[in-house]
Amino acid sequence: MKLNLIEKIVLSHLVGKKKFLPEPLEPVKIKVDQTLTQDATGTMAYLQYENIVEDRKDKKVKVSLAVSYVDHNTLQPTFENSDDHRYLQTVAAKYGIIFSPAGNGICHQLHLENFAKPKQVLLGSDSHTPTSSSVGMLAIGVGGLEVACALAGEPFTLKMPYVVNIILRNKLKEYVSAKDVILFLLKKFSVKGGINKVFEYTGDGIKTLSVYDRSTITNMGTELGLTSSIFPSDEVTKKFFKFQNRLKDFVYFYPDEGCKYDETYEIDLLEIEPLVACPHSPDNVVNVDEVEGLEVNQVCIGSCTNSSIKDMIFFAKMLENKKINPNVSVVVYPGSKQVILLLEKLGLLENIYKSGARLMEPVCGACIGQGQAPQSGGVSVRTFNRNFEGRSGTKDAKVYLTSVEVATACAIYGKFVNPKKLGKYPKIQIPKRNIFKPNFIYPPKNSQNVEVFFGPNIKPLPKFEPLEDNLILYVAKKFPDNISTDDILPAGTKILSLRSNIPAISEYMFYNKYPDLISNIKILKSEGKNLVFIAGQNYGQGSSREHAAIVQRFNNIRVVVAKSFARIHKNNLINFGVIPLEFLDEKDYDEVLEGEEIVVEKIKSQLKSKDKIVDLKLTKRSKIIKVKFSLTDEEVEILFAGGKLNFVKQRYSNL
Ligand code: MIC
Ligand code: SF4
Repeated sequence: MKLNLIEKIVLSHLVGKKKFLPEPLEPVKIKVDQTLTQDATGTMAYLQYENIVEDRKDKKVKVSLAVSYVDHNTLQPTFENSDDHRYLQTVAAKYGIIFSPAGNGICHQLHLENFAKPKQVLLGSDSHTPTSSSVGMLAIGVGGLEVACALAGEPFTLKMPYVVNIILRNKLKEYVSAKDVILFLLKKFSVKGGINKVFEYTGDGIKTLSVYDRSTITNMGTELGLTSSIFPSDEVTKKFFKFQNRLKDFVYFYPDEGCKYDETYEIDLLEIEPLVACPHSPDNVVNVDEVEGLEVNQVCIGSCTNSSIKDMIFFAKMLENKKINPNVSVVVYPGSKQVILLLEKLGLLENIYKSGARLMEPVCGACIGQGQAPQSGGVSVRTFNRNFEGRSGTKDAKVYLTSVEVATACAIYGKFVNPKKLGKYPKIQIPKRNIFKPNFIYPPKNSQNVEVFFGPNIKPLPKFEPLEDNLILYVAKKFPDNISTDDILPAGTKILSLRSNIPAISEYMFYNKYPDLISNIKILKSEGKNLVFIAGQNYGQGSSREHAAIVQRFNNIRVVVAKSFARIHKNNLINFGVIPLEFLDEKDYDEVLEGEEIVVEKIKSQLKSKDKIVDLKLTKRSKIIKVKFSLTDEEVEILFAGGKLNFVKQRYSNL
């Protein structure tokens, strides 16, 4: 049988005796080799892990490699983040997890540099986990509870994705980069074009893309809604592992010649131009010439998408003997300490400092609203991956996503210009070997003696009841298409520090987008009412933060009826007992009114029905709307149990 990369990895990781090639959308259980968490999702993931293993004798994690990174909440304006970091460090020591303290770098950059391995499966509680798939692994972003379960030894349920072959031909022109490739794909397929799919890249063009370029592409596959993206592990990959002094982790990994794909697209790299994603969506893409001349107030370079040594060398070289435009505030976040030290070794740090740009710590920083909120109504050009409204911290700011090349041109000229104007393209020579070892903290030998630290902001997990059979629901709100998890539960300094305190963070549901909503919902909740949200397409796109689902359940949202859901958020809703239903006829979206009552009778038997249809009774108008659900038998059981934590614990207690 001739297999593509995804089929090979899935087949080699299938749990159970029967080895078979699953059909697209078929749920399969696969073994997880590695996990990663970051601090903003990690606290919840490890609180859940501790809850799952509380009755076990052997509480050590059951995957071959688990890493806990701190990179998101790195400002400590008050005690909460420091408490979370200490909790994460002590939990890691106790259960056998490698800990990466704040300042080492951004989780995805660090994981790629130090741990990613071809042919393996990585599960990460961050949506950009597929960054590591650039070296031929299957890396998937999930909610924290999925990571907790994997750490406890549970296999991961993968809905077998459609495998789409993206054949890259030729070579990019100067000043056109990997970021433009992914922006090109976003323009072509949109933010929901990749749901239930994996993009597998092949073709002679991939040889011209370094692992850094490839990781920019796999990183931002997340914005397409993809389950993951993957490149083969080839000579280019080998060079990267050699550079990282990790040749022992390298193996070649190619798809079989003549293997099948569900869809195939051929892209000529030569035809791609420098592109820009305009406010407020990563797929709102235009050619840079279309925004030429637009004044720019801020430039931010970095994030897990564009903070590699290659990106940084380009930026620093272009600044040689140059100053940034005095009207632009320029900040740069290298991806890791390794990147900073290499820049220093190459004598390039000086260029950055002298230019007037600000060199920041290697963290997520501005990308997650930890500082650098743009000026009111300002234009901010960022090499990041998301530009949802308000994510920058300034509601009326206009955020444009670009390559480092375009962002550098903006920093120098103070307005959008085609980066070709920068003149001769610099020679980017990456040193042969990296000499730096990051400051990872490995668990001690007698880790059972470690005492886990709980600060006062770390609150116990909320308990959710099993599903009742008849639901009387009130329509609390109707939302448009593409509601992101940043809309549902914003990030930023104030709210992020409450990630281990569900009662407190629940007050911020839809805080930026619909500031009055929470007070209405609290009144309905105090009256003991159950609620339903109505949504358009792609509900919950964006981040993996399961908190966006937990706060809905905590605020009595029991059902969400949408035209469609984003993959990770749908899974998170199920994991916390919120039922995701989809309109059978999308026109019914217009039919349902805010504030009206919907009754769902005998929901349990309806969720077991073969036709996968549920009747929603609009009681005041004696009307029935039919909605569908796409849930596995196990997901239905999870919903019955009131969430995955209850489900898993019930199962263990029955063993
Ligand atoms: C993001 O980029 O939105 C985040 C912050 O990295 C999230 C995770 C989180 O909300 O903690 C993600 O992408 O999953
Ligand atoms: Fe961090 Fe931004 Fe990457 Fe999320 S997208 S992991 S906030 S750098």
